[in-house]
Amino acid sequence: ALAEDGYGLWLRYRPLAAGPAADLATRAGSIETEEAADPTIAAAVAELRRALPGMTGRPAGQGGTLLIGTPASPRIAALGLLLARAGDDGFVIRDVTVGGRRLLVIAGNRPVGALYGAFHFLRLAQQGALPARLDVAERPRVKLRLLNHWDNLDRTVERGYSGQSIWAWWKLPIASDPRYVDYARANASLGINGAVLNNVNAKPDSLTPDWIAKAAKVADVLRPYGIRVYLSARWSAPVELKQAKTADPLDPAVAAWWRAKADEIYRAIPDFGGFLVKANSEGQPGPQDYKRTHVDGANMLAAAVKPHGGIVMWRAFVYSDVDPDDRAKQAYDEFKPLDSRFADNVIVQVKNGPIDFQPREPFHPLFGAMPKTPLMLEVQITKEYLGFATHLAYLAPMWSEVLAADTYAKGRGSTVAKVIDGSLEGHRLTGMAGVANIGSDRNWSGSIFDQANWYAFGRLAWNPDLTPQAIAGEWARQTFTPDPAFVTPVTAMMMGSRQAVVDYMTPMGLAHLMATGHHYGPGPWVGDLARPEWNPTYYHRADKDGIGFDRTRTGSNAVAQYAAPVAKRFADKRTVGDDFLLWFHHVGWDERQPSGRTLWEELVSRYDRGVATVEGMQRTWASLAPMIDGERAAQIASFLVIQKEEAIWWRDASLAYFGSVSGRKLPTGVRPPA
Ligand code: GCW
Repeated sequence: ALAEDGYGLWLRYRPLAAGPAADLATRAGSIETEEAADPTIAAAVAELRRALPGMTGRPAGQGGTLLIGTPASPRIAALGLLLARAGDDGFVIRDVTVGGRRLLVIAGNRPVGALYGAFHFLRLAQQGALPARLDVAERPRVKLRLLNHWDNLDRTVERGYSGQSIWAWWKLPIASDPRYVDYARANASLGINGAVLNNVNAKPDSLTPDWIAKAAKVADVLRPYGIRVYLSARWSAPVELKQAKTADPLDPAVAAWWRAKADEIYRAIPDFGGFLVKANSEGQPGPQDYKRTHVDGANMLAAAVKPHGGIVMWRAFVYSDVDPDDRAKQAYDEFKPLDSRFADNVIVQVKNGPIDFQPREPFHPLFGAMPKTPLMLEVQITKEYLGFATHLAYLAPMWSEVLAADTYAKGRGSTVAKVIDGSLEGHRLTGMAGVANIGSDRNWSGSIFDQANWYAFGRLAWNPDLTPQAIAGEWARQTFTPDPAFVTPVTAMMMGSRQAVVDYMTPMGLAHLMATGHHYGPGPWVGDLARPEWNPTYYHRADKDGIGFDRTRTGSNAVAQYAAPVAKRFADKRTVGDDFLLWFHHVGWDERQPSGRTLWEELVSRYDRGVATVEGMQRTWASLAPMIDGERAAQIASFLVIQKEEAIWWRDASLAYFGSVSGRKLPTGVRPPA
């Protein structure tokens, strides 16, 4: 048998128990289609044929019939299924009876819908028993469901913790890699339909003919799986490639350069998705270098891709020495006034929170604040600030927390989910992007449990209302075993894991306390970095009296960027809630908390709780590990040892430092720092 090294992700297709295996064979023993010539239908059929014999234990071609396709197939058209329910990209899965014979049908209005239906069927089947009669209809809520690779052209990955880039640039465009197909399968199984191949900190070379050819080859491999390729564009590329004197977006020669570049890309990649741009942020060039605005820049690029149906995703993650009083305010201050001025093929990409992918941030105040502009949500799947690949932290609860957050932009119920699925303001261009955690490691993500974050991102982009709990259960059943004795405790462990990281790194609304540069490990004492807003001391503002960032009227007044009911709640220490207490308030060390403890005591107890949760995870895992293969079990156990050591490190270092500032005593039981 092959090693269980995690390569198979959630697409393992292991043998089912006898009952479900027999049922599956009876219903889907032989796969039929009338559209085998379509590459996407062919991919769906290949996936079903790859999966089913292993799961049923029966050779392909025996048992009942599964028919897959679109209304282009006469047999499917004749069934008169109500495919309106499937929309453009969705599917219907149904048991029907035709001429007295039972038939299982998977259909979409387009081939990609049928492909998603095939994967959904396999998701259901892998989890154990199928319902006696299947009648499922689904369609994605969000149009652009994209991975953002921060992959450099030298195969390093910015904030990547799972090896090199999976894009073997130097072998492209001649050699493909079977791994690209498996990447496409995994993404298609979740409905992910686009990939930005290169880092937002982009190099101009990615727009040269050589690299366009490489991207085109990747696009050819991904295309049958419904995945489009996008590129990050470096603003100054025309100048750096020595083909223009300026990158001023209002200079006609610059606009012409980008038009020609877009034409060139579309000749190589006819379904190229468009550009992602990080401009005027963290040293990246942009239109402001020429005293132009984000609108000038985005609209110029948008015009270049428009004739081809392309889009521009313009990032709102900007901070560059404009707003030193509070970095959390800058994106809103820069973008809000631009509402209504972007071209209709521009979408502004906004991180979940106003700072930067911290273990917990309040939702970004731009959500709900730019009603006339499509906004897409950017989350970080790779765990830059949550312990890289070794700490177990299931991120769906974090993302759902933001998706469910109520912006009150149009009164109660104006959730971030409704902003990004377009329903709040009637936008058709909608999206969600995740910064990928995928690399060349055998297990793709650097750890088995980080695969769950890739999985959860895709599922939430398909349907932002899915619960983290349900997603964790799906993932665990497919990745490990459908046995409830395993799934129930492992799901509970996953559900508590992100809060544990919050507790041992940045409890009660603290943020950005990590060590400089690599962002691994604690550094709350750092205060001497060149830019004020790079320093942890800038964020926690601890002094002998208290700790926390006053973002109310007496401070930076960032609360005012939220709709009135939200601002009111955040601005009041009694209503803000302890998740965001120190994000919005400077609180005295001895101020009593609802628990009856002083703030200092409360902080200590949170740090301790974080460590204790990790110890609990170790115990849970020790009891579950015998239920799965030794290889994955051992890696997970060893990573939990690392996590525990480092949770203690975070707790002790943070408390030692805050204790020295506050003059409060380290409580007994907390290990003194080495
Ligand atoms: O989180 C920060 C990272 C940078 C990253 C930047 C961004 C790609 O530390 O590495 O750069 O965000 O999102 O642009």
